[in-house]
Amino acid sequence: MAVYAVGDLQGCLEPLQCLLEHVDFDPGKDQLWLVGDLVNRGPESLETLRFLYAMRDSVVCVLGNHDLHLLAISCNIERLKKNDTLREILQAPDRDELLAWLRQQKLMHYDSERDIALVHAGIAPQWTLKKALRYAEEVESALRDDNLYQPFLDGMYGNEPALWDPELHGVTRLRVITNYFTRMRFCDRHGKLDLKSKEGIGSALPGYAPWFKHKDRKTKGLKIIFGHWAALEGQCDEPGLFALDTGCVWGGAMTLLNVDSGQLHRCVCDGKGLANDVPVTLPLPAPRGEVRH
Ligand SMILES: [Mn+2]
Repeated sequence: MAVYAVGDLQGCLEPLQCLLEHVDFDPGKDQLWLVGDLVNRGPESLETLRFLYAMRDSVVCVLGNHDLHLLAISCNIERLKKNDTLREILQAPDRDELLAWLRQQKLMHYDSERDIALVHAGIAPQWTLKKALRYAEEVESALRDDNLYQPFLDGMYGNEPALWDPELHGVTRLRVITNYFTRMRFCDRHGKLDLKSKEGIGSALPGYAPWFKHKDRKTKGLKIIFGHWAALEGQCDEPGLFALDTGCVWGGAMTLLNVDSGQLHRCVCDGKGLANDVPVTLPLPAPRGEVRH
């Protein structure tokens, strides 16, 4: 059995299929880990969801901000925004089945045998592995709970409070946990989030740094696979960390990692389809277009 992890799909099905074919992926015996943001912005969000749902027994998935946004829209809590490409899912005859599956997914996956965590954006530097798993579980149970599902989605939007406090409660607590797991890029030395800066490492505000650069980060030594941050272009020199979002939907590439061998496969795409076959040598082309996460 081989385990592969793939970066943000955002509705780019063709490059995903190209990569799976390239590594001879067998859903009967291999596993595919997804860093989240399965849908939105790209050309085939509905088909991507259907493709993953059909092989759901071989898929391990954590949710990204775009996936949660889709769930909120599907409950009429949020409206479709100008750049959203989610309407085809909302109008699909099988939407309920697909969305019910999405709703069951986690914010964090931990493989104890490999000592690897899978998250969309990252793990708050002030959290230990144990705490991170516990906090992720709080949100995951709210998503599965019919009484908490809509209040959670309704309270999920917003950048404040920017700093985790274990005393937080209710939907505010769930919002802050969700922001760390699904939207984080930069934070200060206390772990306070800056959710506005979205470019590369150089765009940090004074006093802020990428979450993984904090010298007191409590998950140092743990291997972490994450996505979300296309402007990193897959570059993360922190030992054991794998940044898999290489901006496929922005004209960059889709990255597939063999979790056990560390081998990377890349497929360049232009957002509308394939421009190249795998593998692609570094450096990657700079993502085109504005990154709006
Ligand atoms: Mn994201």
